[in-house]
Formats: sequence, C-alpha cells, structure tokens
Amino acid sequence: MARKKIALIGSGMIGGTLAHLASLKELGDIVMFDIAEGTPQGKALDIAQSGPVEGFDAKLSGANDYAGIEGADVCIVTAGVPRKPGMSRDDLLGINLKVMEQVGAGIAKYAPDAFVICITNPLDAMVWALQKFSGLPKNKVVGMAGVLDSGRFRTFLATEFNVSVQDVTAFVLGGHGDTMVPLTRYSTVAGIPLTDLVKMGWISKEKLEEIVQRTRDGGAEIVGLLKTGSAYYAPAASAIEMAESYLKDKKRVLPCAAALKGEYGQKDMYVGVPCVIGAEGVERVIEIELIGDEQAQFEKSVASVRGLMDACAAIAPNL
Ligand code: TXD
Repeated sequence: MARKKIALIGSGMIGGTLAHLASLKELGDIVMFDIAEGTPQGKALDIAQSGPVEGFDAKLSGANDYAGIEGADVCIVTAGVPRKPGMSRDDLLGINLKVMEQVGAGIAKYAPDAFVICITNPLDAMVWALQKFSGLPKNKVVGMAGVLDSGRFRTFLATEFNVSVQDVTAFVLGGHGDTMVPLTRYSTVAGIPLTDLVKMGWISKEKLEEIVQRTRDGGAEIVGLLKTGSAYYAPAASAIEMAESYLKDKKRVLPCAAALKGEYGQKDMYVGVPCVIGAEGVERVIEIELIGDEQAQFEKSVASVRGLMDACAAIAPNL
C-alpha cells in the first residue's frame, strides 16, 4: 500500500511542527506549501534530515505552487497572517478570507478528495469560508480548536488534581476562545464528573471556575509569554490527532468545528461540537441535551461566531 500524502498549507510555526509530528508518527509523505519562497523547502529538508536519527521513513518536500499538493489525502491549513498591532478584526478577516479563497481554489483543483483540517484564525469563520470556497463536502472540511481547548483544560485539571493527564477527559462546546463552553458535568477524572469531584472536596467551585477561565484565555496567556507569536506545539499536536483518526479510521470522538445541519438548533454554520472522525471524515455529530445555563452559554458562543460570519459576508459577498 502506497503511503498517504499529507499537505500542509502554511509552513510557519504550526506548519513546521505539524510536519515534524506527522513524520515522527509516520503518517505518510509530507508536502509543505507556503507563499514564502524557501521556507517550506528549508523546513522539509531539515525535518527529512532528522529521519535517519529518529528512524522514520517519510518523504518531505516543499512547494510554492499548489500543483505540489496534488492528490493529498489530508490537507491541514494554517496559512494566513496573525493580528498585528493596529490591525482591526475586520482587517484581519479581510486578509485571511482572501487567503482562504486561494487555499480553497488550490484544494478544489488539486486535492478535491482530501480531508481538510483548518486551523487559521478566527477559526470558526475561516473553516466555514474555506468549505464554501473549496466546494468540498461539509463532512470533509473541519476546524481544529476543541481538541486544543480541551487539551488545555485537561492539563490544568491534571496539575490541580495531581493525576495523570491520561485519566482526565474534558468536554468542550462552542467557538474557539473566549466563548468556549466547557461542560463540567461531562468532564471527568477516570469517569468521575467534575461536578462530583467538587462534592467530594477535590476542588472548590471557585477554583474550578478559575481553571475554566484560564482555559478560555489559554491562547492569550501564551501570546503574552511568547510576545512574538502564538501557540504552536499544542495546536499542531491537536490537528495531528484529528488527521490520524481520519487516516486510520479510528473513529475517535473529538471536539471539532463541524458544519451543523440542525444539530443544537443551528444550521449553515461551523461551531465546536463533539464529532466522530473516521474514514468518511466527520461521520457523526454528537448532540447532547444542554441544561441550565449551558444553553445560554452555547447560544452566546454561536452568536459570536455568527457575528464573524456576517463580517466575512460583508467583505466577501461571494460567500
Ligand atoms: O486553535 C486554533 N485553531 C489556533 C489557531 C491555535 C493557535 C494559532 N491559531 C492560528 O493558526 C493563528 O492565529 C494563525 O492564523 C494560524 C497559523 O499560526 P502559525 O503560528 O503557524 O502562524 P505563522 O507562523 O505566521 O504561519 C502562517 C504561514 C506563514 O508561513 C505565511 O507565509 C503563510 O502562512 N501564508 C500563506 N501560505 C499560503 N498562502 C497564503 N496566501 C499565505 N499567506 C500567508
């Protein structure tokens, strides 16, 4: 069986880490694409040269032409620009929308059968635009945010409880960032819900709320520390988990920004929900019943994503 082909569209900090992780895990041959000349070629060559040391077999190459991604099984999109001082949200939206239009056209032409994972921010709006620009089926285009948000939540909880990260599960819904909705009654330590752990005296309600807020602000905390960029190790690991589930038909249940067709009372939009990811892409969206203030929090998150979508539609009327 021939190796799978993984195209990384955008070869910046996350793109480079994706290439490294995909190589170490031998997920397939890797093409790195970027508009910056030399960057994808240089990173590909550097990572390829770690192959003999690490003992992986993967062909790595760099490209500045979309023809390079031809026949890719998976495309992971990080292309875009970050928000710089003085740039408004709409300025950023305008630039990254243009990028999604180019990327969508490239994927439609050269890799129409791929499973596409979008990472570019503002995530929920960009993945929605990318699906429209590419014209690929909605079940084959997803956004990565929930795996990262839940990874952050799990890390903080495991540290707080002094237990293995492996035994902590987290359930998050909604858009990426500020409006993310963590469901504490479905987040557990070895199956014991956080709500029970509060009753058992493992953690106070206040401390739990602090951890939830730190998770929502997780991206900003790292930007504040790095000063010159945003997180890339954990975002890359999260997207690789999604790619692996597709390539190996693992049917992992992962929180992804997925196209809703009436689930959670929403349609024609992308927002974070638990999904089964297998060989067919998003094989199932898991719809749970929301109770108490969960519904209101989810609606607030949906409204913020819809606000971004409206801003996109105002900039790009062809959406
Ligand atoms: O959870 C999440 N979804 C996120 C999202 C978590 C962290 C970071 N998140 C976002 O990912 C971040 O806000 C950015 O929008 C993307 C990529 O982050 P990264 O840190 O990798 O950004 P870089 O290093 O700036 O890389 C972007 C690359 C860079 O090499 C540019 O030359 C390239 O994108 N670029 C393009 N490539 C192809 N085509 C076009 N038009 C293009 N424009 C820029």
